[in-house]
Order: sequence, then structure tokens, then C-alpha cells
Amino acid sequence: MVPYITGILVPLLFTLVIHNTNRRKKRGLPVDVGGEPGYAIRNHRFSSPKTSAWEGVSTLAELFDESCKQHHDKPLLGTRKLIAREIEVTEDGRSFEKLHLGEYEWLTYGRTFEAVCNFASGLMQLGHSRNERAAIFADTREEWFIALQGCFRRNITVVTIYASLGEEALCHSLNETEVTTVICGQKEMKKLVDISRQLDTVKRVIYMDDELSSNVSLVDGRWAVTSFASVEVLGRENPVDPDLPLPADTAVIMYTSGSTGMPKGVMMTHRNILATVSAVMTIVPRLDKRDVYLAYLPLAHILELMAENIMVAIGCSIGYGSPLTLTDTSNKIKGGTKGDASVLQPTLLTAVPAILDRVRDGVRKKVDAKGGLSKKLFEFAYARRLAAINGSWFGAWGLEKLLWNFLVFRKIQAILGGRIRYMLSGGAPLSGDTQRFINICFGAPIGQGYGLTETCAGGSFTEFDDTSVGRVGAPLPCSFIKLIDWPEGGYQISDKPMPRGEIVIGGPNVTVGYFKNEAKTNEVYKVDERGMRWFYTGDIGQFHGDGCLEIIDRKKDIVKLQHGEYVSLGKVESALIVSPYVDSIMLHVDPFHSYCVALVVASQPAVQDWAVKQGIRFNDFSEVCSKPETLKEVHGSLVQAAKKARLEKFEIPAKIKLLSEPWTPESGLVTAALKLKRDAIRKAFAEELSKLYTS
Ligand SMILES: *[C@@H]1O[C@H](CO)[C@@H](O)[C@H](O)[C@H]1NC(C)=O
Ligand SMILES: *[C@@H]1O[C@H](CO)[C@@H](O)[C@H](O)[C@H]1NC(C)=O
Ligand SMILES: *[C@@H]1O[C@H](CO)[C@@H](O)[C@H](O)[C@H]1NC(C)=O
Ligand SMILES: *[C@@H]1O[C@H](CO)[C@@H](O)[C@H](O)[C@H]1NC(C)=O
Ligand SMILES: CC(=O)N[C@H]1CO[C@H](CO)[C@@H](O)[C@@H]1O
Repeated sequence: MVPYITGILVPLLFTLVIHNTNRRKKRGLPVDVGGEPGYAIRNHRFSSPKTSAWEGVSTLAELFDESCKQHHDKPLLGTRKLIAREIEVTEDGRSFEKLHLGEYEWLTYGRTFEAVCNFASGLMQLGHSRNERAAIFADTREEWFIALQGCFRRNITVVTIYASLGEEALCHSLNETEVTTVICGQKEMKKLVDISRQLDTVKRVIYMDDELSSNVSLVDGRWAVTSFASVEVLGRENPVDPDLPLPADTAVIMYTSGSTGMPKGVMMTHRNILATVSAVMTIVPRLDKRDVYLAYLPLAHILELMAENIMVAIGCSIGYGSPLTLTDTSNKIKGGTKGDASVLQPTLLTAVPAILDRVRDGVRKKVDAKGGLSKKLFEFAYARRLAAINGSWFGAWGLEKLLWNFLVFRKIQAILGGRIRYMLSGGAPLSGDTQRFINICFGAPIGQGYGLTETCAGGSFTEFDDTSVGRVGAPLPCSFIKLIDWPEGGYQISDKPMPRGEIVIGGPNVTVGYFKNEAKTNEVYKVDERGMRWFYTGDIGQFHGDGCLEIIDRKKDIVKLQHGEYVSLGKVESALIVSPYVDSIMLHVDPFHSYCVALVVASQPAVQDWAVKQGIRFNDFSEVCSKPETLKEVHGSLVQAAKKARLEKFEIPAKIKLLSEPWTPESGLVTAALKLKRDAIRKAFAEELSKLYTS
């Protein structure tokens, strides 16, 4: 009996100690900074911003060079072999492309280095001169990374463009940066051909696919069109010396899909990106060269660009995939064949909240569908793990975790290959619910980052042993974070119990500004009397006692009603989206009225189920959405959600319009990260909105 008890007690005490120190651990510390007065916090481990983690390395080109020398024979870039491309036609006549993909084929660090040198030389041989800019416009893939490093090796600034950007924005960014060479995939090539007449500066196009099915003959004569492979061959036969950049040279001009207006190009120097890479590396626990990373988010986004450069710095392997082929049940995966994660079995993954939400919903749906005992077991195991994470001592026992993993969660973990040990989430705030769900089911911590393209993704990051949810962690080693008063919005650093205010980020990670847009740059970037550069984010945050940041609002999302009450759109929307009937929701406030209204995209399964149960007859889903009784039911559920979240009466939409069509990035109503584009939605539904106020 005695050994049994100590056997339990020792691990128990141990976990208790860990839990308590985690709770009390100071992750951020106050720091004295210049500039506008505020409440500033730094990382607890570094007193001044970190710039590079490597002696003698000050650009991304040098970092790549060094790493390739060190890890010469290790696999670096992997791509799955395409076995077959098939078209599947469903019963209602719609056709889908399905892929049958094989094993990963790897390029070693040494081979990648050669490919990069060849591409760099080939680009010169094509006539791309050193001070011209090149654009990469493609989905994430091996050639993207090779092209990027190839350009860096010749000190060529790379313009990156979201593959989902609209025509007008694409034109604008290529035009503004006077790009002469565009490197793209087959799908993007079609888009370029469509707008070729408006692209005055483009002279060459390098396409990454083997075949070129689109109508290239249309641009013959005006553009030199070359395949990626032949650029490499050209370079191998005619090598050119490297022309390495300096830390202050612009590495990338990144065009992001802004929520309003034309996209702005953020200029990032090698020093900027290197500072973030160096800092984020310190956050991932036990990062080492045996790690395998699954790359599938857009490389045109700073999160992915940074992550892949970190992997290279460490000596890890990067396997490429895509959101549509990620798991065995992904849309484009041929039935019965394996998705990217199952084949690669990655240990590290980056994700945006929208994708993690989808994973969570998928798992929940499966569990519900199974029902019975296995659902009960899942719920019991989940509750036990939740209690353990929450710090209640009973379930903290490690063996119990192993047991539940073996019995229940192993199958779920297999969805992502079964070896994930750390996930990194960024791009938008992750809901606490999803964070917990993924923590428990995948048994891996999620590091949640907060940063913007303008700060080169530098900002804050949650540490792996921080088990709280809803917060974005302490400042990265490369950043200082300061809160400043915003009296109009009612946020002050003197607020109790926590200082609140607009988030301002400073450090070597803060980028040099917007390309050809000095006015906007001067508006949001400021240099203080000590030479530190600060970026004004427009986000509102509060600092917890342990130095961790929580994002609570956005400056431009707070609007005033007729009688002067402030309504925070984001806060209300995230409270209402909890309703099972809601897929997306946008709250709308007209300052000339005393109440707010909302556009609600109905969740088809939930609303349809309800309608069937009510015996409502309908032909299609839009008809259900237009029925007054449906409207009443959905509105009632919103009011309930609002009450649960303790919203004020004026914050609850008095009237709603129920929409049956989902908002997608293709429709231009949400960004690629599925954030609402308020202006676009307001424009698209102007009539509906004004009706809500008049009828
Ligand atoms: C790199 O290119 C930029 C822009 O063309 C130029 O200003 C800079 O001097 C170059 N750097 C080096 C080290 O040549
Ligand atoms: C691109 O730039 C040219 C001149 O530099 C201008 O005439 C043209 O209107 C621009 N096109 C777009 C779409 O901005
Ligand atoms: C290519 O262009 C020709 C002439 O403009 C047109 O008839 C043909 O359909 C186009 N083909 C494709 C694949 O777009
Ligand atoms: C976890 O802890 C929080 C606060 O400490 C509490 O509000 C919540 O109910 C707990 N959840 C569970 C499942 O124990
Ligand atoms: C590009 C940039 O903002 N560089 C700054 C990085 O930070 C150091 C000091 O922290 C400044 O001296 C640089 O000007």
C-alpha cells in the first residue's frame, strides 16, 4: 500500500509544483522606453531586443548559405509525387478534381542550394538586372522557396502577392513596384494573361508547372515566357557570382489583403525578418533537426515565410502540402488514398484559426455521429483532460494522459499524422474553446502569436508551458509592447484591474514602412527620441499581471450609436457566433439610429435540421432563410447567446437579415484568413442593411 501511495503522490506533487510555478511565472516584465507615455512590457529573458541568433549571420541569404553547409546531406524540401489527376462527377452533375498523390520526394540541403544558385544565375541570364524587382505569385510549394532564396542571393527584392488577391489589387501591386519578372504557377498565369494589357513593366514570366495549358500565345512577343526548370538549366550552364544583400536591404515587399481599400506593400529588410526568425525560434520547445514541418499556408503571408526560414535555420525538413489535400478526407484527395499529413507525419505545424476550427468541428461531428458508448467515453476522457490542464490535481497524473491518449485521442491524432508535438497559430485570434480542444485531442501545445505584417509578425507569443486560453502571450524577444491611452474609446493604462490601451510595438522587427506611401507610413510608424521604431497597431489590448497580452478590441471596430453608447463590433460578433444557427455574422451600427442590426449567414445544416423538425416545407435553402418563423428562431438564439455573454441591450441586434450563401475569400467578402471585410460586405448588402433600418 505504501509504495502505491508514494507512487501516486510523487508525480502528483511534481505536477502541482509545475502548475503553480506556471501560474506565477512572470513572462513579461515592465521596461522603461522612450516615445509616447504608456505601459511597456518586454520579454522576461531578454532585456534588449534580439536581432540575430547566429554569430556573423545578418541576412536571410547568409542564414540559408550557412545552414546548407552544415546540413548538406539532410532532406530539406519535399514534394509529393503526382500519380494521377482525376475528375469526379457527382450525382447532381458537378465535377471535382481529385488527386492521387504518392510519397514525398526530397531535395537535400545540398541539392536545394544548387537549385537556388542555378535559379539565381538563370534569372540574370534571362536579363533581369540587379535593381529590378521580381514578384512571386503562386501557391506554397518547393519552387516558391527556391525562387525566394534565389532572389535573395542576387539582392533582388521579392514582391509577394496573395494568390487569392483580386484582379485590381494584383494590377496595383505589380504596377506600383514596377516588377519586371513574375514567377507564377499555371493557375496564376491565367490571371496574369487576363490583365496583361495593364501591366506595363512586366517583361518576363517564369512558370513553375511543367505544362502550360493557358493561352500564352496571347502574350507572345510582349513577355518572354520560360519554365522554372529551363531557368535552372540556363543558370547551371552559365553560373553567375552571388551578389549578397546587406541587413538593411529590402528583402520582401509584402502585399497583404487589407480589410479596406487597395493592398499596401510592407517593406521588410533582411534584418527585420531575421529578428523575428531568431525570436520565434526561442519559443518552440526543443526544436531540433529531426523535426518535420508540414508547409501549406500561403508563403505570401509573413507567418509561413517566417516559419519556413526557421525550419531551414535549424536543419529540419519541410514537406509541402495544401489546405485541400491536408488530410485523408480533404476535398481534393481521391477516396481511399492518403492526405499530406498522413504521409509526412509532421511534428510541427502552423495553422490559422479558421483551419483549427474546421478540424474541431470535423472531430465533433464524427464523435456525435458515432454516438453511444464511444461518444460517452470521448466526453469523459475530454472532461478528465480538461480538469487536468485546468490545474485540478487529480487528473494531472501523466499515466492517465497516456491512457486516454491510447484509448481515445490516438485516432484523432492520426488525422494529422499522429506525431504533432507543437502547433503554431497566427493570423487571427484563436477562440479559447478551439485552443483547448486541440490541446486535449492532439496532446500538443499551441503557440498563439500576435503580430502584424507591419511588425514582420513580431509581437507576442504564448510560451508552450502556458496553459491559459484567450491570451497571446508575452512580447517576443525581438519586441517591446506598449499600451497607450485611448480616451475616446474608454481605454486607459490606469484602468483596473489591468492596464488597457492601444497596442504599440517597437523593436528591430518593426518594418521600414509602406512602399511608395509616405503619408500612411508616417501616420502609423513613429521613431522615438532613443531611435526605437514603433508601430501603432490600432488594436486594443490589456496586460495581465504576468506580463501576457490579451487582445480585447480593434480601434476601428468600435462605433458610436445615436445616444453615444459605444458598440464593439468584434466583441458582439464573437459572442453571437456561438449560436449554432450562425455561420458568419456582421454587426452593423448606424450612428443615426439607436439600435444595431446584423447580417447573418445561416449555418445550413443547423437551420435546415430545425426547419425539417418544424415541418416547414421548402424547395431550397434560401427559401427557408426568408421565412419569418426561421428569422424569429435565429434571432431568438442570438438574443440567448447575447444574454449568456452579458451583452448590454443596445449591443444586441434589434433586427437581422438571414443570408443563405456563405461568405468566402473568392467572393471578396472575407480575407484569405476569413476575417470580415466590412466595407465590402456593407457595399454588397447596402440595400438589405437600409431595409433593416426602414422596415
Ligand atoms: C542591394 O540592392 C539595393 C536596391 O537595388 C541597393 O540599394 C543596395 O545597395 C544593394 N546592396 C548591395 C550590398 O549591393
Ligand atoms: C499602371 O501604371 C501606369 C503608368 O505607370 C498607369 O498608366 C496605369 O494606369 C497603371 N495601372 C493600374 C491598374 O494601376
Ligand atoms: C485561347 O485563345 C483563343 C483565341 O483568343 C481562344 O479561341 C481559345 O479558346 C483560348 N484557349 C484557352 C484555353 O483559353
Ligand atoms: C477551469 O478553470 C476556470 C477558471 O479557473 C473555470 O472557470 C472553469 O470552469 C474550469 N473548467 C473546468 C472544466 O474545470
Ligand atoms: C529597420 C529598423 O527599424 N531598424 C532599427 C532596428 O532597431 C534598432 C535598435 O533597436 C535601430 O537602430 C534600427 O534603426
